[in-house]
Amino acid sequence: MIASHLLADYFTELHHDQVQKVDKYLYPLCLSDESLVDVSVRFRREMDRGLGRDTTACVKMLPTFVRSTPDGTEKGDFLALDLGGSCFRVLLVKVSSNGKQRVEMENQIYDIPEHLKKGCGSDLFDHIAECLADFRERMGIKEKKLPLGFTFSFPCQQTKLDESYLVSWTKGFKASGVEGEDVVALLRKAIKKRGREEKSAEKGPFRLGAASSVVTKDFDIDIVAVINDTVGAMMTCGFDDQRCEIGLIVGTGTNACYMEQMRHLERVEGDEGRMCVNIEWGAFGDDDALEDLRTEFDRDVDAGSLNPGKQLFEKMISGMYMGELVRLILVKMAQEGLLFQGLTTPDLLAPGSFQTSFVFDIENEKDNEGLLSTEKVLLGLGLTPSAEDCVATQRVCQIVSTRSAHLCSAALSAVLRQIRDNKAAERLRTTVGVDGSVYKNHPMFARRLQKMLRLLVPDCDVRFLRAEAGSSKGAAMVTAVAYRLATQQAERQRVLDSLRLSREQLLEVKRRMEVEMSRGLAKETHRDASVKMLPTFVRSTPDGTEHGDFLALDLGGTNFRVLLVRVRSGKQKSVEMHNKIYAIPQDIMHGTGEELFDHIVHCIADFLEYMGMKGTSLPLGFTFSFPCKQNKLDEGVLLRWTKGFKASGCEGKDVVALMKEAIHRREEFDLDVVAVVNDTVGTMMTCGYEDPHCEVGLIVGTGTNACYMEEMQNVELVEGDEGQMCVNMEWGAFGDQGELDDFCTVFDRAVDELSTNPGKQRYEKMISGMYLGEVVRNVLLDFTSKGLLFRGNLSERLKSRGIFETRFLSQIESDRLALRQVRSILQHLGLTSSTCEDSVLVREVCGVVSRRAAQLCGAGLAAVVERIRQNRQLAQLRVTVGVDGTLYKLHPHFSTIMLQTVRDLAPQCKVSLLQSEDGSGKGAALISAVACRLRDAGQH
Ligand code: 0WK
Ligand code: 0WK
Ligand code: BGC
Ligand code: BGC
Repeated sequence: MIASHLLADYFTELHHDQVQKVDKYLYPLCLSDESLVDVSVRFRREMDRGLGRDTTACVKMLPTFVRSTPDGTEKGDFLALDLGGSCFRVLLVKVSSNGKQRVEMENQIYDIPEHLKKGCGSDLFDHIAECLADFRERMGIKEKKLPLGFTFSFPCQQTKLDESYLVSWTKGFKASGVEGEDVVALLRKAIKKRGREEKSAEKGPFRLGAASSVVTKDFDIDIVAVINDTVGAMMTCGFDDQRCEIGLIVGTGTNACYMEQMRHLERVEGDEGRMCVNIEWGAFGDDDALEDLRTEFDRDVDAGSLNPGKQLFEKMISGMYMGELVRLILVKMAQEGLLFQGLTTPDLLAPGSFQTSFVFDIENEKDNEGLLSTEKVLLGLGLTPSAEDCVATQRVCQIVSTRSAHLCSAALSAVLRQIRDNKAAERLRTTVGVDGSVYKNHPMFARRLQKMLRLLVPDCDVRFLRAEAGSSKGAAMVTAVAYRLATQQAERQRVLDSLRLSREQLLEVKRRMEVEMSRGLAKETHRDASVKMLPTFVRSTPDGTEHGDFLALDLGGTNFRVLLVRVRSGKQKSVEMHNKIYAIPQDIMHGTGEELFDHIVHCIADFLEYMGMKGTSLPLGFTFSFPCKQNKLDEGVLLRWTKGFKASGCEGKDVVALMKEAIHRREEFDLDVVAVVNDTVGTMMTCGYEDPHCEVGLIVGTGTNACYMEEMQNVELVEGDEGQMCVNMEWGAFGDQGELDDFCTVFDRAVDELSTNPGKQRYEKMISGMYLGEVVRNVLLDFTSKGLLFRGNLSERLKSRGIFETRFLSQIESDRLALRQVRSILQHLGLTSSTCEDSVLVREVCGVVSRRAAQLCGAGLAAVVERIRQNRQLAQLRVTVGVDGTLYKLHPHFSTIMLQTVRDLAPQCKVSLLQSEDGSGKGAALISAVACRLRDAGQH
């Protein structure tokens, strides 16, 4: 035993020599600042590769689906499992937030026997399930159904927070049948199996978020999140320091994570906000990137490990290998006579005999405790160490652990630079949450790491916060956030499900539309029918003989147009059009009928002037896109206004007469109004001019409606059974007698109640452009009031009617639009506090609302084409539908979804959609041309 009094003076000399001897011998392990800078640069390059789509990258940069650090709103009781560190723990974490958030934790450590670590995977997970059951028993929480956060500290490819595929085992684990598997599914299976073995009867599944609920007679668990221990450490420290955006573990293994910008995560959709990335830096160098730095000892450690060639960076740093590195060096130095008089012992030669905790004790600088521990350790290995041996051994430990700390700081400095550059910050101020037995228990490790870090990144102020409570508090935070998000998502989907229609429901809508069509056509039921099936006195589609110049008016859509249409027949068959768009101011739409028609005539006068045709009198075709009862082509009695129009003194009146009175009042020119047509009819005719199969007209614009060629014998309101007549369905009113009540949601009712015509046009209000934005706005209001959107901030803007115009839907749903553009639309709407998640949700709401509109429209159209097919007793009907309207034209998916629905619900009809490029004014002119030809031929 070395007499302590001799130590002091004898040592200084001896100490210096031994240090020199070891430093010289272990020169390759003493990394210069330059080579550490170089390691940092190499590592940064590896990070970029890992973030990209290069699957061969060693540093995997694995997305964790943790998108935010704790925000203080987390609360509840959670179970947590902590597997992968030096001990396996099961925990109960209680997070309360009455004012100041508080976290209480109870835990139980369980052993993971070696044979389970290296045995069969299902045995390992059975053991975990067993420990979980035991813990719940002890805690007396058997009956409680608690969400669980699973800290699984191995490299995992995650697709979402509660699904995680093990890439490869590390740290002495090698259980079979787990690599490549979803560890959540394996745990679920083990819990289920355990339950079945124990109890026969099973209760039905309970649905929270995705199928993460496992129900057995024994116990009920929601595995809500699986995280890496680095993420747990970051979240645990983030609870106390909101600046914490890096997690570091230097324990059995080593690894780090940090909050990365979504736009850099090429393998995850979306580029807004941040997501935590599990770096898995242990694998740095697995592609020989560190060969020039690895020493023979590193190669020996690797060769003796369970996973040779893997985790090479980890094997130069972490606690599982540090002791072994020291042992191999001591053995080599002994064999080369540099230590222990060249003697070795079986213990010293035994792999794993030099525990890493020995290094901690040996490097203890308090007084000479370190050297005393060294002697104790070497004696424990059966050696008879000299004082020199002890000093040299201590120096070996110092060199090995210093390299470990410095390599850590080199990699960490690359992470810090990445974050600083992401923030484009001059100086970065941040916090690292750190855990692990090496960082916590090695007397010098933390200091050495931080000292080297300050050297490598002098422009970063880094605070290190030890995760005193381990990673499970963090796991509970992630679980709490996930649970909150899952609960919120379940509520969102529950609400959105009310706007999702099944095929059976759409078939039912089609069936009810067919019933209403028959009731509208039949004399005795017409009056009470919702869908009025109004005769239009248009008996044929164009046949190419139309000819002449016509004026046309197009009122009722987004724009009011006055047109001059020159129709030429025969060889020069063509239609030439000139038009001018005029506004219909709100006060005119809501004023008196006189003012409205005077305004219309004023526009005509302006147009004639503009066209240099002042005083010219031409036949006029009037597209008047509102429900009108017609007894002949040039007469249309307005049944009621729609689409926000409510000019007085018009409903019940013949709009052609109102027009003539206005022309008369102006005493400037005279017009020959030969036809008043609905825009659906105009559209059918316009398209019919190109495609003779076009026998249906459809408008999906401000309003919605359809017309089609019906057999005269079915048009009971009009005499005659020969031939066909175009029927203006006015399907917008479908549902006005309650036919759609079971499909109407609270949002539809809100839109209807606030509209200018409550109780009317119910089908239109679920489909057309004037209302879709409002349906969406009401859903967003509901979500916000429930705290499911915009963090519950109900902005004044969101409360104002009509701000969410339907064109925003078309923009927001366009595939070309990135989420950030959705965000800018929201900002434009004054919803400045929206997050990336908000944008995703708003886009989802728009998609659900417009999809329902397109499907409802498709169900209505299926009823129409099916009727035409049955009218003609055809096995297969080929028909073209002429379509117009802003929503149909601008919405990226409406037409596709509508056509899919028609084809699905009317499989015996080959329907093609022909978009009208020229509007219905051309159609009105063609109808006027036919009317004039018939009139001139004395036929009516
Ligand atoms: C304690 C954490 C655990 C982590 C461990 C790492 O709760 O999740 O895996 O630290 O340190 P080790 O136990 O491997 O030294
Ligand atoms: C253009 C037609 C017009 C019709 C309009 C409907 O020329 O007759 O009313 O489409 O679409 P909206 O302008 O309402 O979107
Ligand atoms: C694992 C990491 C883990 C680290 C620290 C490594 O071996 O691959 O997932 O974070 O050890 O426990
Ligand atoms: C009107 C229809 C018109 C449709 C499309 C509805 O509000 O009632 O007459 O065809 O809008 O513009």
